[in-house]
Amino acid sequence: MRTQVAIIGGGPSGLLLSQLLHKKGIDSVVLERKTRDYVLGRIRAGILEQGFVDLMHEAGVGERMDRESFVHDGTVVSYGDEEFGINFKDLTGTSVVVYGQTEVTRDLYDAREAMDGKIVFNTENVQIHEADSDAPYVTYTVDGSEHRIDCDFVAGCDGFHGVSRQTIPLTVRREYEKVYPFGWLGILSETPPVHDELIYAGSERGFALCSMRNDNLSRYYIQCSLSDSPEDWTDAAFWQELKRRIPAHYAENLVTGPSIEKSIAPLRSFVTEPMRWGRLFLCGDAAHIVPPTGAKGLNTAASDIHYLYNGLVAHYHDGDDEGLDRYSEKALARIWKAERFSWWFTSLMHRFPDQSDFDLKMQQADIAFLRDNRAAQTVMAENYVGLPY
Ligand code: FAS
Ligand code: PHB
Repeated sequence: MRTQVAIIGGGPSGLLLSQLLHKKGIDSVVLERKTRDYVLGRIRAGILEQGFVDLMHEAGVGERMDRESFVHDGTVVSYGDEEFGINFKDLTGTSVVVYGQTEVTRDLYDAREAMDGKIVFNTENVQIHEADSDAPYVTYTVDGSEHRIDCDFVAGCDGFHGVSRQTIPLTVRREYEKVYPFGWLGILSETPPVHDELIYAGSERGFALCSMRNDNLSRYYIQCSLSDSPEDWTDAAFWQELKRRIPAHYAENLVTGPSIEKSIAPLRSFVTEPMRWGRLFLCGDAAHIVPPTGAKGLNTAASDIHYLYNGLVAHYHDGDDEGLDRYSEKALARIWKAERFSWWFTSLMHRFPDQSDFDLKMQQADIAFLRDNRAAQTVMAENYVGLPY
């Protein structure tokens, strides 16, 4: 088989790139390790920046998102019983969109399949060959049969545990990492959201987040120990702890119910440089990870795809390689700002095991400054709604 762009990974990065390229007449093949249902079963991001929304429209898959998503002009930040609002719209002129990653991925799968997009599921032993030559190729097996795809370029969209980043030699690759001493225990419940905006809640007991997917599907998180497993937490114990971390008037009105999904995500900040090696380009979680506090994971994947898509279109349509040559530089410039914001917001809102009383006072003073200072709120809002591509 031959294609112009071989895409490793059928998550939101790989599918969005494949769909955008298709709209410009550029051929791709997506290789996905799992099944469509398995990919759609993973509950992850919930907040889309306007840049992501624009890309979905450009890809021709924005119709259901426009119909079913919520537009949020701001968020609530609380500490104990004290709370204040950050009004993104007032401070930046921009809002964010609440639409789950699961639905984004579903819309992209539906579009690719409706347009006979080439997606190979259950691929095993994917290997990228000759990435630093003019004739790269990818090999993989499906049901024991060996396959080879010759291509012009390879897009590594295979997430943090994928094969693409590992293909870049350690003599070329430099990695930066910070692992946080806690995780997020998340549940999905068929209950009405506790508030019409998100609530980022700090407390003496740790962080909590109240989010949502629709009027009767809520997403909640509490900071938990890395030694915890989802089985350690009954639904009742989760709800009780969540209520102790959010302002009392929300806790009193919280509608609880059985969890339909319960999982723990570890938190890390991670970046690999460069994001290009020869004809291999890394996108999304394959290249970088953020703690989900700032809702930047999926949204930095989107800006990577924006840069790579436009670079590939300029290459094929105009013979212009500047976009591809500057891909890593441009993507990393935006990624590092998102890494900083995610690290700052995580450091602000979580309890750290080794925190001294003085550290706690500094954290509470930082939150008070964010509460009282419009410039501080503008900085937070500009980062949350998404910095320019
Ligand atoms: P993905 O990991 O989504 O997709 C990679 C795909 O590649 C997967 O389908 C995988 O099966 C496939 N793959 C892997 N190795 C392969 C191989 N060798 N061959 C073929 N296919 C292979 N972000 C937020 O903004 N908010 C959140 O609340 C949030 N929660 C998260 C919770 C968890 C547990 C995780 C892991 C991430 C979370 N994220 C969150 C970040 C998440 O949304 C990512 O940013 C997003 O999934 C990035 O999309 P992709 O780059 O496509 O990577
Ligand atoms: C979510 O709804 O899953 C979500 C929202 C905002 C975040 C993280 C996760 O910062």
